Amino acid sequence: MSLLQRIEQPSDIKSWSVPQLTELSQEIREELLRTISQLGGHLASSMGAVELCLALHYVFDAPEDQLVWDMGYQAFTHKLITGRRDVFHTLKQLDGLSGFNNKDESPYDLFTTGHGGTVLSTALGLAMARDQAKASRYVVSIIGDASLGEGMALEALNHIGHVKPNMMVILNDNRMSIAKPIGGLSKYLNRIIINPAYNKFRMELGDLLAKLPHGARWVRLAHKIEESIKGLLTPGQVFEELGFRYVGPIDGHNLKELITTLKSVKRFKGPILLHVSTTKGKGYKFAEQDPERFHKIEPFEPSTGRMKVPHRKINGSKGRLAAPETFTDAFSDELIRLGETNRKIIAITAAMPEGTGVSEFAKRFPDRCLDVGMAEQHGVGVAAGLARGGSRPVVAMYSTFLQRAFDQIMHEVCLQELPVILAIDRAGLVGEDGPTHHGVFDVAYLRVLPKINILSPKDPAELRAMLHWAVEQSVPVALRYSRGGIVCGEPLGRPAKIMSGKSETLRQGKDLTLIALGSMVYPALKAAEDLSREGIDAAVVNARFVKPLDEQMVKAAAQTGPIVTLEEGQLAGGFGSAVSEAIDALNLGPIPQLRIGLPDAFVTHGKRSELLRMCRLDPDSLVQRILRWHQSVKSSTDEFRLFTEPA
Ligand SMILES: Cc1ncc(C[n+]2csc(CCOP(=O)(O)OP(=O)(O)O)c2C)c(N)n1
Repeated sequence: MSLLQRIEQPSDIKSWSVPQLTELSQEIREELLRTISQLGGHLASSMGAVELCLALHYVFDAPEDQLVWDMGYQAFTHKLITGRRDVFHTLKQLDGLSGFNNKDESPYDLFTTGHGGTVLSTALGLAMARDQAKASRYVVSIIGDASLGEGMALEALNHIGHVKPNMMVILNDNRMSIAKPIGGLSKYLNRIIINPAYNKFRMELGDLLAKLPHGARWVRLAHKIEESIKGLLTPGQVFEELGFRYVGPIDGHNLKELITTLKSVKRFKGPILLHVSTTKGKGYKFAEQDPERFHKIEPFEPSTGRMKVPHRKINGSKGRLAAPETFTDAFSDELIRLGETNRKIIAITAAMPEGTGVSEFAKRFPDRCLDVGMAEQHGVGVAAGLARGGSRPVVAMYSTFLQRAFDQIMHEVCLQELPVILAIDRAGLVGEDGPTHHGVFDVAYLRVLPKINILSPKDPAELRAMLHWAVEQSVPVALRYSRGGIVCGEPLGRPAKIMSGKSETLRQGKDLTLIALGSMVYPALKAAEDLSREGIDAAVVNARFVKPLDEQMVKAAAQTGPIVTLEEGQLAGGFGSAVSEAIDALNLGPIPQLRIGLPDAFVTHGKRSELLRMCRLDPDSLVQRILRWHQSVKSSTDEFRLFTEPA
């Protein structure tokens, strides 16, 4: 039986020797590689944090002691030794383990998380609650070097230094974000790693003094001397000035050093920042060589590191691989095209140049692409300044992370009426990353803001046209588009011209109108075809604009009869609500309206196609739902029933 097989709970490793733990690390790395090469997912960060996870569980007593990980995709070792080993092969699959921390999955996970930089605040809360309850458990939070630059993390550092509770912040510093990290903080951490001698001396001296007779007194004296010369010597001085006791950097792959240090700093009072140096991708040469590619990867061949299904490249290698164009591809390509003639265009990414498709733009126009780090709020703020100064900023972010910048969109952009373009990728269900990452709230949270235009393209070609349109506007514009490409049917080809606040009618029909937004347009067309076989003649409208909404179109649809709105987003406050409000404001009602979208619940993880089916947004389910509702509308005399789907 392997060592890993022998672990039912983390306390099982407490009696093991360092060589045994080293052997266990090897087994864990093999398991990570085996599973993630098959399923795809986050690899490099967890490979780099194996020893750190083991040492933490070895020294602390979870779940009584609270170990809280930022996000959690780097803590797969923690999953493996906290009772989830036998289901690890279900990682990120429907009904399987989540790819992040998940409070419903294990008592060892205190929060469900996927957004970076949140852990220091929640850990501070845990420490304060513990003190209020006069309990004595340890609170240990683990955060990456890039996530430490998130606004929320910096706010927490500031506050922790003020409150000064007993808590430990482990800085897992692998000198990588997804891509290369940016900023002064990252440079500062790098300098510390390069010059670790002083801290090592300091730890060793502390241990030595403690062993002398009256050791505690010597340690106190040394601490006083140290305080007086701190500015001259301490590499982690910034943290010390903020109120932390800084320890490190230590080697995050040396189990002996990790365990000894954790045991020793565990005794310290007040907030501790332990700086641990790790290597992203450790133990798998391809990931060590290219940690960005292996941060999150599609299924790959472990012996070669090559992806099983190669990615389509956009620029420079067009046509080589015939995968259908994704929205991100189209955005990336068109942004470059626009950038060639419009030198005012500046692309902004918050630590996600590859994912959002701006990396090609950055290569082409390095001085016109800003990576602001994991700092969405700041990114939108910078965009506002750029726009006020005469540039044309295009902020490319995932819908879910843009949520962090809601107030900046309201206050810095919309209130100022600035021509900032928000290129919102991964709007809709994202699939395997699950509820922390689904981009299903943006229509609802953006729609309430005055001055903004919100558009959603039906396909990548339309996104190109919308981007051209957006660049010509002098007001804020949000373009929201989903992961991947169209979900069914064949692309309709070159889109008709984009006109402000105008939809496009794709199919005429006399019985009812399907008004679809973005990713739901092709499924609506497919549903209309199937409905016609059932004797229902449905019109299909591609809404294009959520705001300003095409009121003429809503009027025309209301004259036809019942209306079905379709969106891949939260129903509450969403696109269907906008249409209902228009029907009301234009005094067109009562018009039977079925709103199809996502329910008032967090949708789990799984393949996007599986989730769409589960939420009954796939073409077959749409047909069944519309048919049943239409029949109930026709036979009903109860006005209320005109708006509800039969159970
Ligand atoms: C608020 C937010 N913005 C962006 C992301 C996307 N993202 C996930 S991991 C990551 C890099 C994190 O780097 P670091 O904290 O250093 O951890 P590492 O993976 O290197 O261990 C980014 C940008 C996110 N999860 N949350």
